[in-house]
Amino acid sequence: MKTLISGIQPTRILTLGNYLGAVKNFVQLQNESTDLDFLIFIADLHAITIPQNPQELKQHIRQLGALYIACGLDPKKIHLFVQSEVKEHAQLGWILDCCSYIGELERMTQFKDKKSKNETAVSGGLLAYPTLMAADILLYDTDIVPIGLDQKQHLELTRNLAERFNHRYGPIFKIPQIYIAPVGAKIASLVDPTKKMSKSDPNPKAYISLLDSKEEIIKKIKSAKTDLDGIVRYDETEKPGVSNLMTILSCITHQSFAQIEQYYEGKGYAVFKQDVADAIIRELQPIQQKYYELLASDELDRILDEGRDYAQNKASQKIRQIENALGLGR
Ligand code: ATP
Ligand code: LTN
Repeated sequence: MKTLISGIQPTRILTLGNYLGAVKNFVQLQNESTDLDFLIFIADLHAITIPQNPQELKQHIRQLGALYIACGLDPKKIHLFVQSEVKEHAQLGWILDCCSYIGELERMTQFKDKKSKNETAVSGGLLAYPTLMAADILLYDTDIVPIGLDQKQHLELTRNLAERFNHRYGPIFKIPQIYIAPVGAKIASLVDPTKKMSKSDPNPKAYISLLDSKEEIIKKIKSAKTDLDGIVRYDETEKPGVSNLMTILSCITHQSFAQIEQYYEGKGYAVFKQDVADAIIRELQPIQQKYYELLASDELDRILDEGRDYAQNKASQKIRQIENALGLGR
């Protein structure tokens, strides 16, 4: 049996980028194999690396839980839990902090990006973010971590930390493999297609939220930045905006880029954009319906309680092994 783990931060509602790059792949993996121990969590400890409004954070945690399930994650096949409810994540995070070097943490692209946006208030947590992520993974003897391309560097650091720890204290950690889906790993911003679509983008036109209305989706796709030649052709460098919309369409409808190019030959961007918007609406409608049902029921809490207990049991066994290896406690 293979163990898989992945998490998403509860900072606002998921975007189409999170869905196509992460959650849709989790669902596919869950459905492809019966022999998986699949843990999915809500990374609330990661979210507080940037100050959050406490009431909103609590709401976002529940909303993310409901969205995961509405997107097709099946609580009979996966274990869903809230990161901060399993205290061992923070404990192992500290231990791995002590195993990491400031230089390697400062080299992380995500840290450099967030630091450049937030020059005056960069928390120590933002620097230590990848060691907490490594803890999330190493705590469960994980085999495979499905993530978007932007997280690859953090996974490489996780592997290095595990190897360093094992070298110092003995073979405690399994070295995890990274899984990046072939398409959809990088959905770009609708306003600036050279940047990734991000749920914390201050401009809501840059992303499609999974809860956007039909009208909002049409409006955002129609105003998505493209170019002037009117030709639907995949070319990431010359035509990043059109290529991004083609990626979105391809992820949803499973058409190849060649099929999309052929179909829209001579049709122009208006027809193409309308079809992209329609495909997104068709994909999101059932998700939105399920989401609102779940949020109003107590099923969500039962699922999160079960997930917490399951994760807690595994994590407490592992942390004892780690403490012993380090010589902590009496
Ligand atoms: P934030 O803006 O709050 O930093 P985010 O939208 O970048 O968040 P994360 O919570 O960091 O999202 O990521 C959750 C998952 O979604 C990760 O596996 C990440 O790789 C994936 N992901 C995020 N943005 C995209 C994107 N634009 N395209 C594809 N996958 C993405
Ligand atoms: N850093 C990830 C979220 C995350 C994660 C993890 C993903 C936190 N811990 C462990 C996979 C495994 C992000 O997507 N921003």
